[in-house]
Amino acid sequence: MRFGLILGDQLHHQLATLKVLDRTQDVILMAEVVEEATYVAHHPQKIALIFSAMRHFAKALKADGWRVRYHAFESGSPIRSLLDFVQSQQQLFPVTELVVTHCGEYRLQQQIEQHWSQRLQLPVQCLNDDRFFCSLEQFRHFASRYQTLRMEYFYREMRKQTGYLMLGQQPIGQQWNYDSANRKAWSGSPPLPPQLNFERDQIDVDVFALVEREFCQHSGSLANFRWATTRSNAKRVLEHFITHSLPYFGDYQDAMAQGTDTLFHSLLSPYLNCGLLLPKEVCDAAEAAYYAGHAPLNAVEGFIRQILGWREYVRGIYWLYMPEYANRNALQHSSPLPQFYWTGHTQMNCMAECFRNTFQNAYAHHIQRLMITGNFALLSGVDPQQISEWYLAVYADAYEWVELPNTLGMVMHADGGLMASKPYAASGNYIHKMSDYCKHCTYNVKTRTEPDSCPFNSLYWYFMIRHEAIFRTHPRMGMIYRQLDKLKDRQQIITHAQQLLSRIDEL
Ligand code: FAD
Ligand code: DLZ
Ligand code: SF4
Repeated sequence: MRFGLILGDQLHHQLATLKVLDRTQDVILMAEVVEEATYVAHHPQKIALIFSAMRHFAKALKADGWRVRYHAFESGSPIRSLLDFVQSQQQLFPVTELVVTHCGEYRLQQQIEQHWSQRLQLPVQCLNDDRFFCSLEQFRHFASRYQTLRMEYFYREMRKQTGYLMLGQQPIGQQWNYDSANRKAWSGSPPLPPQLNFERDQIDVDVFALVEREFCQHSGSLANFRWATTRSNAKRVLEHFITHSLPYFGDYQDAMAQGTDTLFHSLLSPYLNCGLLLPKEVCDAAEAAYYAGHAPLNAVEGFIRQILGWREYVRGIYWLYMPEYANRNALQHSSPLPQFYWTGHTQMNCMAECFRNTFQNAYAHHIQRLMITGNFALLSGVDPQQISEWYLAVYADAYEWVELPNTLGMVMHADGGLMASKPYAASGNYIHKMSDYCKHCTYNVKTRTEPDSCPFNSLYWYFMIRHEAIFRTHPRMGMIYRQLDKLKDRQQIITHAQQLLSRIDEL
């Protein structure tokens, strides 16, 4: 008989492991363990979501006739890692092989590949994770054919491969990408989608109590937990999104607004990442909404691009370049992460709003992550590894394979432009244009070097000055440097920015 170990981010009935095992003979292992729950200080909602989804999934497997051995979290337990659990079960069953599906994270995959077989004295079979559209081997092949690994080239190939929004070999609408149509600010209309709430069962209640007890020292609150913890409820989130938000997803994809936490975003990433939903069913549902005339092309193309394009692309980049990718720091930034990233206390209203969303909901939408908290970390020269650890901890959807390329590549330009040809650096002006945050802020977004000037402004120009040697000759940044050359207050900007950086925790 064989063991099949199913991880907390592999909770789907069509998982490769379940396809090769035999429910009449083999045994499924699942474990809540301290090593996985504490390798970063995960938001309590992330732990609660994963533990509850794992318990519900184990119950569903048992109902389907599988034998499941499940280890529920216990603080004093000698079982501290997944390996400990497999070893403990080996004493109970005449096992001849361990089957796992390829892990999401390099850390665990390495442990399994390099040590487990020897430690367990057992063959370990590792299967491809076929929940993704693009296998790791296919991505390697894609990478070998291009000099620059831009998402757009990859995305077009994936559109052709899957046929999403295609007429033969051509994109519907004659355009591959409608990003330029997707930049409206939102000022109260159309109305926001209604909120979807779920009834909680005993599994949820038990897990909430456990997480309150064991992980209360982690930043973030459990009080506002609204995530689905079963596949059937995750499917309801998908339907709710398609009905209420998808039609507006494109127009307001980059918008931000005071007090509104999700706008027309889908909130589907935690389910896609832990396995409750498959990327294919999500893209199929969005495409069907387009063909039914329910949502416009710019919305559906924009949404499918995030999943078929960005999500698959960052996974490919991660596995292509790990482990050295994690240490990249092309701009040689080394400042510590400001304390307010963990406390949420800052007078910069845009940052405070993103932290509020983050700690209350274990969520922030893409533009909040990229252009507010990420942009600030970039402009203030934070050590990429410190900000990366933060992103990995605070969101319900955070797993290193998707978090790391977004942080190091998109936000911090730490990979030297492998993913993003130029840094996503922006001054307060961009935030003012895309949101109403500045109206509610004590800082003045219109000035650069006054005592109450928006910190993003001087930090933006100081970033450009500090990295002039790298970016002045960049073909897409010439205009920025022409503007910089015209500024009369260059020296005051430098002095002001340096002062801000010297008392960054007070901003
Ligand atoms: P929507 O806006 O509704 O998008 C739909 C789906 O597209 C998402 O559910 C997600 O699966 C996918 N998607 C969108 N953008 C990206 C992207 N850039 N990379 C990969 N997939 C994408 N996403 C994660 O899933 N986990 C992370 O740990 C994570 N860390 C991030 C860190 C930083 C610094 C940044 C800038 C982005 C990060 N993202 C991460 C990507 C993105 O911000 C989230 O996927 C998105 O905000 C999730 O909310 P949503 O489901 O409402 O997304
Ligand atoms: C994120 C997470 C957490 C918090 N806890 C567990 C756990 O107790 N048991 C488990 O199997 N998985 C957990 N996970 C998800 C894993 O960290 C994830 O499977 C690995 O990082 C590989 O992607
Ligand atoms: Fe953010 Fe500056 Fe606007 Fe304040 S003024 S909300 S700090 S961009």
